[in-house]
Amino acid sequence: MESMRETLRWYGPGDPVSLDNVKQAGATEVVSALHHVYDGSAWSDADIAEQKAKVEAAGLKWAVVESIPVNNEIKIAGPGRSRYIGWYKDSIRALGRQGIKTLCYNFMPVVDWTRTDLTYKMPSTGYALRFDAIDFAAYDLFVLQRPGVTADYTNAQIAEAETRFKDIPQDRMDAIERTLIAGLPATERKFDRASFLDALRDYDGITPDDLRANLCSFLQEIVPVAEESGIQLCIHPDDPPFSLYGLPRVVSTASDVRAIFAAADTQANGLTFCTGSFGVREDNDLVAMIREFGPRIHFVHLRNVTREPDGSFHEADHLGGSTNMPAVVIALMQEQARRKAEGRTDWQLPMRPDHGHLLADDIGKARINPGYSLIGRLKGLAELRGVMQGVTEMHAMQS
Ligand code: DNO
Repeated sequence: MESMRETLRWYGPGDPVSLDNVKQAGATEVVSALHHVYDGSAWSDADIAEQKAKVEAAGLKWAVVESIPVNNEIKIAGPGRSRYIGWYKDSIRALGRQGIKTLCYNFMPVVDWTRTDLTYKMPSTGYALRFDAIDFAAYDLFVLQRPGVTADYTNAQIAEAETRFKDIPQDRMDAIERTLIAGLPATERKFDRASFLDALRDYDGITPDDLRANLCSFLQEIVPVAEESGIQLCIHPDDPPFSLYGLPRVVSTASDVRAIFAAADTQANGLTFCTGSFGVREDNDLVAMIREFGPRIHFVHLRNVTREPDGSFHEADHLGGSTNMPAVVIALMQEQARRKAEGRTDWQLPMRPDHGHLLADDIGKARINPGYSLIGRLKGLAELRGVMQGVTEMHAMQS
């Protein structure tokens, strides 16, 4: 049983974490994107080649693209749909020509990943990212006040959010709003309150089934292009894996993944297995999902969350939290062994330690991408590497 391929996310030339830092963490490959092209226009061969050359000059490989943003017109099947799908296909073809074979993307309406607190103090004195369900409801109900908001909460939740709202200082609520709508790293759209309400209105009348249908027809268009280009697509689950702001979300559970796989039943239509996203729901059995979806998992995000009783969660140590991480890692390594025995050339999975705590000398730095400071991810990767090597050794001893 062999280790997975160790990667780290790199936000391109503007990332305060350098490619040398990536190597110091022990990763051999990076996950990256052209972060300056987020408006749905096509990625050019020249831009991809330029970024790839930078990665290779540092002695690393660009293993996975995360992400090419899917334009909102595609999600709502708006008038611009076919133009944006055309550009998406052009980008896929360009990646194929440049030899980057794995493409992670998501299909979350309006907001990408969402937290309410970027500096939640842990007992270790480091800081974690947290989603506080009550703070979120307080913002949604009493600050944003979007139309129809009360229908999405129980009376008990509304009462609790109201109490919270009365107690919360204004500057804290302002910070929550910025965190929620002004965008986390790799989020392509940033809003103020008015433009955010406008963006939500795009989804009036769009049910989860409608959104799923829009995703499936997008897949029916792009999967054949991915196949021709030798690209493996891998959709990233919703983070968190439930509805926010009354918006539909369709990549949260095992049955969601089944529907996506069925829409184009082929290897190129795959999954990014993100333990941090799926792991927020207790009804997602991660090991069972790896067994079921394993052959079409093309990319792995390893991150742990501690689920809290009221629906809140925070990001735990990679080996702490509510998910049994060693069990997940073993299941993934078993899947690799299964593929290898089958003769698959793509048997070895690229994994990255997803997010990390803000620790040590990273605390107080002026430029930090929340979740993507170096030291916390370096620690996560080191711990996960230890698990993988221990499993390899144990397996060798037993056989
Ligand atoms: C958060 C990330 C997400 C992810 C995109 C994939 O850290 O996991 O931003 O990259 O949703 O499209």
